[in-house]
Amino acid sequence: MSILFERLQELVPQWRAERAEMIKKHGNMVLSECTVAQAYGGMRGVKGMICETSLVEPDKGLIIQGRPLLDIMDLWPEETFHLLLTGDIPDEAAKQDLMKELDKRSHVPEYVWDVLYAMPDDSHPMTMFNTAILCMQKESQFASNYAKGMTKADYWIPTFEDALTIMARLPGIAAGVYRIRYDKGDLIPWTPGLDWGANYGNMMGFADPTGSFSELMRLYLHFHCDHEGGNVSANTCHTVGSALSDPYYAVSAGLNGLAGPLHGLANQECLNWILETMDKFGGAPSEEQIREYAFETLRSGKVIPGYGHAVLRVTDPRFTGFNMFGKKHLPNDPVFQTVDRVFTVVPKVLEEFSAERVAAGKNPIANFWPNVDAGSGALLYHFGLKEFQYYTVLFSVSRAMGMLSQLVWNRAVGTAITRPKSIGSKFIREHASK
Ligand code: HAX
Repeated sequence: MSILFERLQELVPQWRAERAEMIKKHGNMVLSECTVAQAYGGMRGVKGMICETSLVEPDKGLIIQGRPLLDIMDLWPEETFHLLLTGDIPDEAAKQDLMKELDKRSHVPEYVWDVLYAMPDDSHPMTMFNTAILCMQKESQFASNYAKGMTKADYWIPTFEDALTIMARLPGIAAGVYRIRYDKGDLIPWTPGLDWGANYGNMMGFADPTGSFSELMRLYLHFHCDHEGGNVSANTCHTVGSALSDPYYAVSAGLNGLAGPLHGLANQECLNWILETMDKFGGAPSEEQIREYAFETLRSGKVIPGYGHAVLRVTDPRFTGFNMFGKKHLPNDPVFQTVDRVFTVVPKVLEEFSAERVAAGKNPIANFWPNVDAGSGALLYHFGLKEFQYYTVLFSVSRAMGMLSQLVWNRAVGTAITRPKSIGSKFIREHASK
């Protein structure tokens, strides 16, 4: 029995008691209303679900279990996972114990490789990654225990088992996708004793003589871990999981949402946009040139990837953290310098463009500041990870930690099947006329 499992055994009864008390005492409190504009507008801002792992404050960004991200920048992903699940940063013994548990479960079954090698050569890496997760569904402990008739109180236990197995295998699968999709040669096995982030980089085949690539991998995997419950991937995973579909189904579904260009795929689009700008001006562009290209992009009806956010109204602290890493490790890299310069120019451009939109009777742009995706690609690019179609897979490996933690919590407290009420426009017309 792992230290993390024992800790969860202590916590689950507390979570259940808190939930029961909350519903008993405050069950009738109104959390939110929903306007017609919100119903048409992706339910933005409607408070209608519970997520304990993290919170995104518009003026602060990601807060993991009560801790602002930039206060815990140095956590390793294993510590992040522990924190997401329990609210505690593990001590050294618990961290080592979790690392051993991941070691034990890290073997990727052969049939996964058969499936991946059989896929078309031009498959998107996200399709390969999600297919790999889905094809392991037959191994779900949750599904097999459910079929045997386990009691509801135990649902969280095999969910946690599945979570650990999925977590342990994801770096190997993701690295395998990289090597297969980009013809990098044979697969590289997991190194026992090496941490989750460094193992991932190593299995991709990156030599790391200084240790800075491993440092970047840990930072990247830590930063992308979770972003509360309502974003497309978390919300999709939550909804699919609420039907008691097991974690393989639920995480794969969530990651299909992450593959959308307005969500996780934005990170491939971002670097693309930066490189396009450099291409157009033959090197790192000046501020004036960036301004020109930004307006050109906006006026051709496209978004500037990496800027704006559904919730945030300030610079994303994850962008700030990546920028700090860049300034420390690659200050003279022209791609990084361009990202940094774009940061000084684009918010102002978006502000001006937003005013033009408003004058033309359109919505304002709610947030002019960079999000997580604006700068991370430049760092990966510097270390030779140049296949930017692949970047969302890295994001996915990390985001799976949040999705899995949320699933464990939901199964532990017995969250109900998701079923918001939809209405047609007829309903609005009829009620408006009253
Ligand atoms: N460039 C141009 N226009 C933008 C914009 C940007 N970066 N950000 C927002 N807008 C536009 C929207 O497209 C919208 O236009 P329409 O009304 O014509 O549809 C208008 O401004 C109002 O949008 P909003 O209220 O400011 O933002 P939303 O909550 O609707 O959308 C998005 C949030 C992140 C999808 C949006 O800002 C965007 O498309 N950004 C660029 C893509 C991007 O960086 N995505 C990654 C987000 C982070 C993430 O989830 N990573 O996984």
